[in-house]
Amino acid sequence: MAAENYQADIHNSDYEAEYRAKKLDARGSINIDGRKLESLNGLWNFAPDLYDSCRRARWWSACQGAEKKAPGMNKPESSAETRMALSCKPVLGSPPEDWDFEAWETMPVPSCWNMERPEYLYFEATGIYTRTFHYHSQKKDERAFLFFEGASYTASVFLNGEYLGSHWGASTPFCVEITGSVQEFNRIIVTVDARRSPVRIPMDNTDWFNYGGLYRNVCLLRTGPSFIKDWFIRLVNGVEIRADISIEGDAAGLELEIPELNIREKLPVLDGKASLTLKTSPRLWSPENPKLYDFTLNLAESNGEDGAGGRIEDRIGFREICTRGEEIFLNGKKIFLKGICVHEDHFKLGKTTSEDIIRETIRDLRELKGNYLRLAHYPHDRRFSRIASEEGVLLWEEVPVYWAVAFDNPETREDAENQLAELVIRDRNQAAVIIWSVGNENADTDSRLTFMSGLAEKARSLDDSRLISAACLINHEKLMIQDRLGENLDIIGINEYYGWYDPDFEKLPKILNNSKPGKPVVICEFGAGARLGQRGTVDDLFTEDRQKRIYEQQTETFKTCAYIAGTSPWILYDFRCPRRLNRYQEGFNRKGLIDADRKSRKPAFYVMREFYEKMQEP
Ligand code: GCB
Repeated sequence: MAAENYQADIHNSDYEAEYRAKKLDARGSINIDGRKLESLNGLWNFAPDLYDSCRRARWWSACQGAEKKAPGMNKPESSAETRMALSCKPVLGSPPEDWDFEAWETMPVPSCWNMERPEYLYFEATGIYTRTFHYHSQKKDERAFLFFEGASYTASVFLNGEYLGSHWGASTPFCVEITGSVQEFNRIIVTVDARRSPVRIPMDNTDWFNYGGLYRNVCLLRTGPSFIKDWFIRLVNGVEIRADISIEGDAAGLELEIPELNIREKLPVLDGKASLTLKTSPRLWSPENPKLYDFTLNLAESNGEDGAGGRIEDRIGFREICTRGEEIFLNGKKIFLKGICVHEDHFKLGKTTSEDIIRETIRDLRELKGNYLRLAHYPHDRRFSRIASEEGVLLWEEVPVYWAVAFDNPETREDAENQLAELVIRDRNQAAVIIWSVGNENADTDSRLTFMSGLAEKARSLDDSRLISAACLINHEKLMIQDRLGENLDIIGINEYYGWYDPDFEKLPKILNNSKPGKPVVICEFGAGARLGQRGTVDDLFTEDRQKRIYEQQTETFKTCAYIAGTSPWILYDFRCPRRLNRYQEGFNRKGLIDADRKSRKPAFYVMREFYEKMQEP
């Protein structure tokens, strides 16, 4: 094998074609909420693979599971034997191999490799992850899937010497069926390529740190031969609940139960789909009363015992969000979005997060007297929207169509559409999410307009119960909000940094006066950099004093503009960013109202709090 590889791989310039041909994408999405999952987190063996040798030289193909590797040895007696069978150790008489999985260092999954060793801080290439696991089927005709909640950026998955597929996109989940490949003793290999590229989403130049690795949960999901793949349950027309459920495999019927609403309905399944529209009047979900209802979905022929795809148990909130004129309404009541932006960036963990960190972020938002978060600039951890639904926090969620994306490239467009679909499918049952954003500050070209209006359409086709937005453009010569994309959106998002990037603050009131957007405008960014504790005058850059002054000017101006329906300043916490290299920044974007330590508040925090406090509903 190695000799063959030796000859083959060094002359193979397009070894990637094989991997590109098998994509793991939104078409294979399974909704994992409300099911029993088995974690594959833990310490995996890991090696940095700068030349992509695992894929180029097909190292993975030599690593078959125990039964294939050692015919006749169906069940290794001891764990040492199991390890031998899975370790692909060179055998006497065969050529040398360049890998040695068992001897490699270990890497926690989930984690960003950049945060695990100082020498990996700026590592942006491929990392090979591998581990073994046992699998015993629990039922006849069981099916099994591997589920990855996030791998940054391209992941290729291999099981027992077989290539299963690759996924593009750093922040959305993907899964792959392993029913035909899984054995009792298994070796899984995942290569994760974190290289930046101008044709990816996001592209190679961003204003945040490019963390790499298997940085979110990995798990195993078992189902029966047919199973509930996905569901979308929401309130429509204010008085009806609509449920659309998709089923994989054969199933005659399905039951939906929402006990508190006395709903117990049998739904026929036709071509893998079941739907229901029911008049009912649930108590509505809102930030003040984040009411969630328990519901279950049962496949008719399953015995409903173990939740393995035959039965789903979850919670759902019902609410209605819409716009009229230049205003936003939640459950028929006008609402002002009192928010702030947040990156998925932790000074110790990078993009890896936890329930505690998410809850802490929400506590900080509450201290700011806010009701809304913009999760910038890519899909955050799946738990965020679930916790926000439970806590009553409104969310803007976004795909990383950021700055100068390759709008002319069909593959880039496919990637963006897929990431959008994966996000929407993942989170469209979450009452907290009210806005899908299709991009941020992209230059006004025809190809951008086609690309992004296509994304807006796609979001609407997947979800008829939310608003679509994007961070749009200002015409800086005419001093007015002007963006052709606006026509395709429900809310016009505006990022403006008057007082900071443009020191002439007086332009902002002029812009707001000159514009007639005809739709609600959310100021989805404004702000100023300040290093914690840096003092000076209001004219000194990077001081807390200047940041505070700009927040005072901004908030005073917003009060005078009727069509501003919400604000989310940039940003709650300082975050790591390689573009920010002056003496105050030192590798961090310092526009946070709270330092990267997530504790120390800067004075502008309290300016924003006062603004939101005064806007509390009577
Ligand atoms: C922006 C971007 C955001 C940046 C911010 C800044 O307009 O949307 O990603 O980090 O400005 O700090 O310049």
